[in-house]
Amino acid sequence: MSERDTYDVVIIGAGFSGVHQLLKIRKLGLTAKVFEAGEDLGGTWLWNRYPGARVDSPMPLYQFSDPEIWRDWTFTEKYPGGKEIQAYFQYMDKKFDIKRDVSFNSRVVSAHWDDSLDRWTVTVDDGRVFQGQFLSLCTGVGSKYYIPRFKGLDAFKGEMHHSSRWPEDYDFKKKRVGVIGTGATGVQIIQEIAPDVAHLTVFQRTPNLTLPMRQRKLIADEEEKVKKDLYEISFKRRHQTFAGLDFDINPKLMRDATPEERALAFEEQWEKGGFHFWMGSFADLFFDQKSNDEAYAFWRKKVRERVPNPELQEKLAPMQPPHPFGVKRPCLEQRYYEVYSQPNVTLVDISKDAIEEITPNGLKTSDGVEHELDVLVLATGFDMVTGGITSIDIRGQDGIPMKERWADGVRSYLGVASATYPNMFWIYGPQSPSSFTNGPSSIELTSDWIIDCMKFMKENNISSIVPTAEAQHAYSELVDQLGAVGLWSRAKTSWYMGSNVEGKKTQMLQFSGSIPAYAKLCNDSAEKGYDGFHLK
Ligand code: N01
Repeated sequence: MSERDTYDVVIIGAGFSGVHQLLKIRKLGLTAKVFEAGEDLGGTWLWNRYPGARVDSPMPLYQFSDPEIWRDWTFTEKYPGGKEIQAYFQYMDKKFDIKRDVSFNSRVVSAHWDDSLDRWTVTVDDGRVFQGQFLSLCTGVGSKYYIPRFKGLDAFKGEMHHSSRWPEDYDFKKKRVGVIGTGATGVQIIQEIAPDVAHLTVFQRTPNLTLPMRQRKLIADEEEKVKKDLYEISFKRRHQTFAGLDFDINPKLMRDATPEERALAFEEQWEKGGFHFWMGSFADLFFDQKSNDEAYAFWRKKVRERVPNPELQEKLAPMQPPHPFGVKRPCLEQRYYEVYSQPNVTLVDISKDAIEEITPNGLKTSDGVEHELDVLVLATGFDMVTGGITSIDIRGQDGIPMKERWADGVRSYLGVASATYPNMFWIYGPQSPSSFTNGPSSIELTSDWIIDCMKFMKENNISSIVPTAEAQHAYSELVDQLGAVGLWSRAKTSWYMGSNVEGKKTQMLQFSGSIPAYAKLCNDSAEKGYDGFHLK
């Protein structure tokens, strides 16, 4: 039987967003096909198989809220590892036969809109062509990896891998490993492999202002009780808080608190672990430099207590903050600082002794030292938030590719659609709350909104929907204004602002006004018959 080539919805990506879209579209009675570049389900969790990959939102929040799914699945850790998330996707596949609607190893290279047919034509890298009334971009925030243009990169004779293309179950033992990058990925890899490798050399440009994870095992019996009593409440709560977690930003300002109140609040939030210290301490940490400095001083003291060597203290938790606390995404660590006291670990501060070149045998820094390596890990990040979309040749009504359209900055309406690109939506992408929030919270919110919109269109015989230029302009201005309120732009390099990638426009890439505020904007538009969109 030949493959069907026309669907109501073409979905790109089979991670959390793509799977949610597919399951909901099936329920709506529409046809859908998912195209996934990887060989299996999982999205970011399929690609990021580096040692130590782990979720940084606590359970039960980092999963789908559908009781049909959580009833029969229990995670074993508060912050599960990547392998357990992969198993979760396999469990969902067993339950819903997801894979029957997914074409794996299929990278979509182009999607072109035909205004006369109200259809997208989608081409896959093997030459197959499909059509869909709707295009659903579920490409995630980190699907396009970024490797800076280091001199001599091709000269290296050892093994070299970007963190998101790591060979599965690779044996690091007895190897001399170098890691460039100390973002969330670098931190997870470093703390995981340090005990096992012959030597680990970490090349750090900016210290990561990490937070303690406070991991714990989940006991199955206890979890069953939590499921009965709390799961539904927790999932509802996700839509009421700034970040889609089960606690909110403390609205209290640090400047209004007594020194004792501050000290107690900091200690209390620090002990809770996770993102509590970041979001639960005081709201003005995000916009008042003086308050932020105080939070940094607390953080620095906590880290230095774990690092006996004064030189290392200054590299990992310098007296002078490298940037305001929390304006780059903090990551959750487990034993990160203890690693640096191991005799087999060297920390090289490349903000002082810059990487000069990659050599056949390792990496040379500007002080003339050649660090000899068998393996080089590039934990150098991603063309975050926009890269997954701009790497596809997407053309709308005027034939202009998305990449060109956004070269001077992202513009969207409601962080879900773009003027001149009809019937195209994205989830967890530019100008949505995305990475300011717990992934599944944002994903379900946006995905459900899109499903409701498709339903509305079907019921009202509407064949296309596209944002108006005016609505897009007003919404994008709002995103910029909200972004300007915080201290976000004060980090030299930050993927929140696009400044981590050479040549990329610097702008706040996400909606920083909270999940409830974002949901209200989306729902208000829908309630007014999709105000801000042109319907045909
Ligand atoms: O990437 P990053 P990531 N020379 O961009 C360094 C999510 N995530 O993959 O800080 C030298 O944060 C760069 O240095 P600097 C999470 O949202 C989640 O780590 O720019 N160094 C930095 O240290 C996270 O925030 C989990 O000075 C260079 C590093 O490379 C996001 O993904 C786990 C350089 C890049 O850090 C991205 O994290 C992992 C250069 N030219 C990731 N260029 C979870 O826990 C870059 N660097 C769910």
